[in-house]
Amino acid sequence: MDMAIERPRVLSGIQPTSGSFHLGNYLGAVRQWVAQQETHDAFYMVADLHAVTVPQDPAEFRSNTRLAVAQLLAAGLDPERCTLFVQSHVPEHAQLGWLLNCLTGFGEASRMTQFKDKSAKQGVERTTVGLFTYPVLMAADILLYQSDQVPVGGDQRQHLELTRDLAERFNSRYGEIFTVPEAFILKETARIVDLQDPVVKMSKSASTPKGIIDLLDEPKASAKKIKSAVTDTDTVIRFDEEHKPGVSNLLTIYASLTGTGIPELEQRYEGKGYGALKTDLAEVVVEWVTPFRERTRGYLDDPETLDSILAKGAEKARAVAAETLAQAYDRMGFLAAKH
Ligand code: ATP
Ligand code: LTN
Repeated sequence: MDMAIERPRVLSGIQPTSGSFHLGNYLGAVRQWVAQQETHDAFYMVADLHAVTVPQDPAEFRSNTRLAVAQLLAAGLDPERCTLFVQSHVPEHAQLGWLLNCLTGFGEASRMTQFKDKSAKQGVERTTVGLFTYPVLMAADILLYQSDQVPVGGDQRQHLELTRDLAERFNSRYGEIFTVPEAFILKETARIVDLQDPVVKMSKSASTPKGIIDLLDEPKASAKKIKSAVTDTDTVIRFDEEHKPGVSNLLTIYASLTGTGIPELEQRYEGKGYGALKTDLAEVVVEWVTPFRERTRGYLDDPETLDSILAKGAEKARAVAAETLAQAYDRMGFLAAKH
């Protein structure tokens, strides 16, 4: 018997909303995806349907979707060990999304803080209904695969709660068909913060260029950003998220890229000042991003391999998704189509 069947299932997704992933995406989410290929039956997708909830340029969107796949491979996803696909290649996502929309309360969706933040920034006239139902589509992504766990950054916690509520609601109304999933959020890296404004998360859409480390940036530029990261007027290198968010963020990044414990780093830099920490961390980041960029370029240069990985991924994903969707239609009482 295939051992993979015994493994717990994971699913996660990342939007192709900008050209490059940032360090928060990698440390908060993608790195866990890579690790869980070895222990889980893993499904990972580029969430392109989610990306069109805000305006996009068609040519750029298409190329960013490819770029997202290339970066996931460069980060270490192995199509032999996980199912890697593009969300829109599996039409069942939109289909289950509709069914779940009809199970979600308007008030319930209105309480999603990410929607409230984003729509407040854009203004109500420019906010789409798609952005409003975005978390419901995310629930469909997760439930279609009967996922046990969902590796994400801390900002997705509320969306996972909604997913669990919808799964439980469906199961109690129509009979148990969905696994109720759990968020898998690593405490240490749940929230990498903006280098210039260390109280807000590093974000594709909200960070200023100096506040964000884009993995595909020129490594020298990333080194410069680390060196000019905002810290505080003190000089002590100590992990204290409340009083020293900037320094704590640098320690978190350092620790997770090198595997060194934070207490050990505190000891190593005792009495040395922020300059030394920043110089060394800049080097650590450069050493990590340089080969990452090369690997990404390598995958982009071979579009046929990329396409064939995605075709196989979509086929594998579809087999699972179609079965769940058929059950959901049946339980809800839709008349089956006869062929
Ligand atoms: P946006 O700013 O447009 O919302 P984003 O930068 O949050 O985009 P997503 O594609 O929404 O990027 O996120 C992909 C994954 O990265 C998610 O699991 C998310 O929780 C995680 N993530 C994003 N930013 C951070 C961060 N600063 N720290 C830790 N995890 C993060
Ligand atoms: N909303 C997520 C991206 C996403 C996702 C998913 C994550 C779409 N579908 C399913 C986990 C599971 C975000 O990171 N902004």
